[in-house]
Amino acid sequence: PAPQRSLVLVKPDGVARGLTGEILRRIEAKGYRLVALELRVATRELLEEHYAEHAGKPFFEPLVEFMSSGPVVAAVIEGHQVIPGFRSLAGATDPTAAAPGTIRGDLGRDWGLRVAQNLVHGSDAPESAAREIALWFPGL
Ligand code: DAT
Ligand code: MG
Repeated sequence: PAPQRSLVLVKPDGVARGLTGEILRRIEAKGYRLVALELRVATRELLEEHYAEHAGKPFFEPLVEFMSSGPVVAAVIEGHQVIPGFRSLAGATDPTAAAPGTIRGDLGRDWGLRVAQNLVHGSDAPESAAREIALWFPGL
């Protein structure tokens, strides 16, 4: 069977803090393969679609604002069980709760301000991965 694919974003905090290389290093060190990679500033429209499941929640607006505040690095990564595997590398959503050894646990900042600066996004299921990959990389 074809290996799984996941959409990963290095969020604006990660790009601004110069952590893109460290995050990609962890992904590659784990053995996942980069299939697509692009630096870009996401539009509100793309982000509202990307985070549609969270529409209406109190953190939705600040999240979209934060995610459009600067460039992100969007990637498609591939490997055996990469969807849960990358979620495990990333750690818990709230960096305060994320375990040491994870990207968010080692490097992220919690949502004390308005929204988590938790460095990365990773698809959470095969259906969302397919939807998100089509959204960010329509040609793929
Ligand atoms: P994840 O990014 O771990 O999949 P999610 O999909 O539940 O988490 O939420 C999307 C993003 O929204 C998350 O990375 C950070 C932000 N967020 C989620 N819950 C939040 C909350 N209670 N307060 C502030 N920001 C939150
Ligand atoms: Mg999510």
